[in-house]
Amino acid sequence: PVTKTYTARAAGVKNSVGARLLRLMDTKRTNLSVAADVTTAAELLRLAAAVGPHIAVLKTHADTVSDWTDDTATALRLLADEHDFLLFEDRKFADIGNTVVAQAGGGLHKIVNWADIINAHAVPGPGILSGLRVAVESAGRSVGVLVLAQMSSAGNLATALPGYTPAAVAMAVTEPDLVFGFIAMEGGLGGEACVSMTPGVKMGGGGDALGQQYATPDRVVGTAGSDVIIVGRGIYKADDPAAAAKEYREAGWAAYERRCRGDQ
Ligand code: UP6
Repeated sequence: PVTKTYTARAAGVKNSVGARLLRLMDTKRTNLSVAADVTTAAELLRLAAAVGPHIAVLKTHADTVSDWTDDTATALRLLADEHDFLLFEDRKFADIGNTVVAQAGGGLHKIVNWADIINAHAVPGPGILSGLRVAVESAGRSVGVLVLAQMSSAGNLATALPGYTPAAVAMAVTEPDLVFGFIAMEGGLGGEACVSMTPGVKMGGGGDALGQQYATPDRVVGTAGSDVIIVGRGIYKADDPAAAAKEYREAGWAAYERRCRGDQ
């Protein structure tokens, strides 16, 4: 795996959000992203405030929040600025360029007006990145894109089809000022200037009844060399989400420090 520190890699990252994320992780000493998969705005804001001190990124599914309004986005932004974490709206865009312009910029959620990070499937081809670029530029904010190069779910085609991941990586690295990395199960994809963020993380591993497959923080950051662990149910379903976030943060960070020492 990559043994350079996040900060040492940041200088080579052209997208400003990607560079900021790498530096923020070393400064705050956390490579944890919480998947805040709760279903009301009040729960979302309560969770964000509780885990805020421990995370680098809060990952949202705005379209699963039953009472989302512009005020929800404003309140999330305030918490992100207060606790110094980034907002990642995990909308997984997967359509033609013209459609994603409207999905990312408009609708109920106006994602590029508040999210720092958004993501896209590679299936539609490079037009999806051109569309997201249009949406980001018209919002006039810094936003970074992650391409889904792999998934955590059993039988997913990104993992099953041998050419899929390399093709997704090749598409992503042609637009380094927009795309700074991947949703992936491993690190190193696209080289040191790319960030890998990995979902499907839970202490003890295992899975769920609907195809999710879990790996431990140690395995994800250490063995597989990914950069950011994304943890949902392992944290928000815990009796004390703040305490659980602290535990995952410490496990993810210890694995990163061992990796930097070449100790894997
Ligand atoms: N997610 C995955 N696997 C992927 C991509 N995204 O699980 O390949 C997202 C899910 C969820 C989170 O949409 O928000 O990561 C995982 O949540 P969990 O820890 O509760 O399983």
